Amino acid sequence: MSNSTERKVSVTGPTEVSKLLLKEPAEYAAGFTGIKVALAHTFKEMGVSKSLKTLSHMNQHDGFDCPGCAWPDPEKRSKLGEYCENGAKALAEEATFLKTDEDFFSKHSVEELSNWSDYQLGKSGRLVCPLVLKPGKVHYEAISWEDSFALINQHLSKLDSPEEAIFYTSGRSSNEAAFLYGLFVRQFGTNNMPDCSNMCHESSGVALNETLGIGKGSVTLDDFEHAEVVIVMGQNPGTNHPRMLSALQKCKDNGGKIATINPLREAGLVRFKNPQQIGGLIGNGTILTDYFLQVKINEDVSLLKLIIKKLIKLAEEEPTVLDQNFIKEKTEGYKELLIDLAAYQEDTLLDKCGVSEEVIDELVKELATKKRIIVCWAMGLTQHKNAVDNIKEIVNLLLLKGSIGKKGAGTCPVRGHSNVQGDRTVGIMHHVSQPLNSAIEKTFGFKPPSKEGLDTVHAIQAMYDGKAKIFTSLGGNFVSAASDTHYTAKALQNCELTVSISTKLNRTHLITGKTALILPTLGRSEMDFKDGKKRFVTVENSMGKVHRSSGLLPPTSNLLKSEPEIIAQLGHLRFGSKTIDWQSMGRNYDLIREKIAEVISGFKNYTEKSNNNGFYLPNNAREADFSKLTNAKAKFSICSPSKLNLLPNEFIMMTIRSHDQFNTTVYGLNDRYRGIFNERRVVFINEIDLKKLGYKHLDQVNIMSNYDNQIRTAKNFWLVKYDIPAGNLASYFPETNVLVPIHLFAKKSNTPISKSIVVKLEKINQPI
Ligand SMILES: Nc1nc2c(c(=O)[nH]1)N[C@H]1C(S)=C(S)[C@@H](COP(=O)(O)OP(=O)(O)OC[C@H]3O[C@@H](n4cnc5c(=O)[nH]c(N)nc54)[C@H](O)[C@@H]3O)O[C@H]1N2
Ligand SMILES: Nc1nc2c(c(=O)[nH]1)N[C@H]1C(S)=C(S)[C@@H](COP(=O)(O)OP(=O)(O)OC[C@H]3O[C@@H](n4cnc5c(=O)[nH]c(N)nc54)[C@H](O)[C@@H]3O)O[C@H]1N2
Ligand code: SF4
Ligand SMILES: [Mo]
Repeated sequence: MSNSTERKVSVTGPTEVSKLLLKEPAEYAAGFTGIKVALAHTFKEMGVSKSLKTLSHMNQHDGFDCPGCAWPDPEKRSKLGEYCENGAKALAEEATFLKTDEDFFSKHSVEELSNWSDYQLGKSGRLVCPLVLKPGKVHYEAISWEDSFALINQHLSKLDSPEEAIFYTSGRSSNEAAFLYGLFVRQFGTNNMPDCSNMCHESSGVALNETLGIGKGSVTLDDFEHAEVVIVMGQNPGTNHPRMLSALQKCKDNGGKIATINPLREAGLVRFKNPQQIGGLIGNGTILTDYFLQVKINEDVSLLKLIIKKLIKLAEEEPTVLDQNFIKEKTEGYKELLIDLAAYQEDTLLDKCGVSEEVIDELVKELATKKRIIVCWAMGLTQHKNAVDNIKEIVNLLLLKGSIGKKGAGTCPVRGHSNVQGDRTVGIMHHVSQPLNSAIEKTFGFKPPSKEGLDTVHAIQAMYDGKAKIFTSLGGNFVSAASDTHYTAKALQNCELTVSISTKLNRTHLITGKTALILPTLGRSEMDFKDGKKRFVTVENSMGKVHRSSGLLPPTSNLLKSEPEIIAQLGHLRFGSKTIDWQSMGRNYDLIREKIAEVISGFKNYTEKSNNNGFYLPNNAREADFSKLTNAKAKFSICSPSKLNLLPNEFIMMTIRSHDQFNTTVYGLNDRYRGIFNERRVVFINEIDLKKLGYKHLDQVNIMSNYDNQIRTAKNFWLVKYDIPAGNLASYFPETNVLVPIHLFAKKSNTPISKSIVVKLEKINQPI
């Protein structure tokens, strides 16, 4: 048995439930309450003056990029503030006064800390010094940077092959850090670079690459003002991309319509009170959703097929319903699409998707006469077995309408982490890109590995099977974010060394390999000084615009290093600075940007352009240029609806975010918009299902999944009667990740099926 498994750590933290307080779900998003809550969070964590000063720099041209989501900022910034409630919470979490220092770790063992909730762990404060957890020990101890790097280097040298190391990235790293990390990993000799995209928008990347020749969305923020219809599918922007509501409001102000496709009536999409407008605060706000299609979980393909069939039928009478020219000139596969659609009966599709035909017909009528359509989506579409097909069916609809590559129209996969898109652009990926490899070879003079690396689920399996022995993460909280929590924990515990470059303590620091290192780093809001000069980094937003970010707060501790510097110093120690000048790049980020510009297209005059408010990267779909694709045509696709066969009393459950969390970081215990207060262990259920089961609102249950005869259980949840389709349930992640089997993921993208877990409920007879 390894030393680490002898540590008696709790993989999930406490599972008891507390008292649950309920209110009616909210009718609108933002407004005064949003401002009040935002300031309450920052004032509590950072104090009043530091809060106000820092918030006024967030998302400003000369300030720092919000550490929250990837939604873009408008070209013209408001002096009243360019942030939302959840951006303020993300800042408060990062810029807190609290610190987890050496004393903290000598007082609290990893065994004890693992029994703290994620909320308590997050509230313990910023990491301030490098820490090591030695084999057999249960307390982290301070270690110097020099010894930390030497320890990593020693472990890397002991491996039989570079394939035995895994290098994970979360989406908060800058372009500069991500580029250096990718370079280090390739020079080390592997493509084992799983990243949070694998659990997030990988399905979008795969679908969009195959159909449109670019794995990113095609719209810019400006397009929302010109769109006639925006369809928001599988996304909860009121919580996860709050400033997207302003873009939707602009669309409405210009006469556009919004359709929402979601199993839940999310408050943010119902009505919006814009906190950046006086009228938004005192009036009733803007009603955003014109057409609400309450689809059953994972039935989006059925619904889209039905919409498309109805449009095609209308086009038989009135050909302008579809863009016949665009179809002919720019696409291929139209005939096959028609044949495929003919095989589906409208009644069956209607029944499967569960949406009222009246609303579908209203939307079809709207779409029939419109030419500028945007479809936005997020995790509600990407985390299913047939996720890639969900997105390809969206592309089918847009291609039929010619709604790609023109103003006010296109694809909008709304990205999660603030720089997840940039990390990918600059080379974080397990796939092999031949052009990238050749460019790296030309610029740096070494041959990057040509064998495909491991993505998230396969990296976990490799560690579980003892085939990978070192796990390094640039940000993130792997054990809680990944599927099959207990399996993933075992995988990490099998490692000889686990290393986390982090800002804050999280569960992955507690569920470790035999030896573990925590390397503390600067956050976005902090100043990055070197040689008397202030440095800046760059990020790419969800719409492909690259811009600078530079913090203003003094670093939490003078022992913190920036991410690029950490990677560069490790690179220098391991490889020396002859082939790649690690040392200089770690000091001067302009040099990193010069190299990015040499290796990746679209970054010419990088530093200069990022200083001038940023620049858009090339995007062929935006130009309706499909020359990269075979026959230079965009592709229609044949997509499969879900095939989930349920046994009696089984449900399909989606795992979603509350309003008070950022992924595995729990800001608070409330989900205000859904009326949930003081507890996260809840399952939303339809009234009909409650009756069918003979259970009551506020009963307590365990949730169980049964895949391949292995029962996985998430204990102790409050049942909450909610407006959700019958047969569907919803609960929060990461608590329910224990239910997702490691081997169940989307076809082609390998994204865990966190939005369609088949589960049963079991009533707890003696509530605790
Ligand atoms: N405040 C905050 N902001 C965040 C994050 C956060 O945790 N907190 N996370 C960031 C990250 S990394 C990401 S990826 C994004 C996530 O942003 P979202 O994708 O909005 O996040 P989820 O909570 O997973 O919400 C999924 C939505 O899809 C719906 N849904 C679920 N299943 C289906 C389905 O089968 N069909 C349809 N049509 N809808 C479905 C759910 O009801 C829910 O409204 O947000 C980013 N921004
Ligand atoms: N069941 C279920 N599982 C899911 C999802 C779901 O919807 N349902 N969503 C998936 C999605 S979309 C995603 S993106 C993943 C998220 O997976 P991750 O990206 O791995 O997780 P996060 O919770 O975002 O990571 C938070 C940690 O990042 C560190 N951190 C924060 N800021 C910085 C920084 O500036 N630099 C560095 N180095 N570290 C920093 C902090 O230590 C913090 O604890 O989870 C996935 N897991
Ligand atoms: S919308 Fe996203 S990026 Fe913008 S302020 Fe809010 S959390 Fe930050
Ligand atoms: Mo994400």
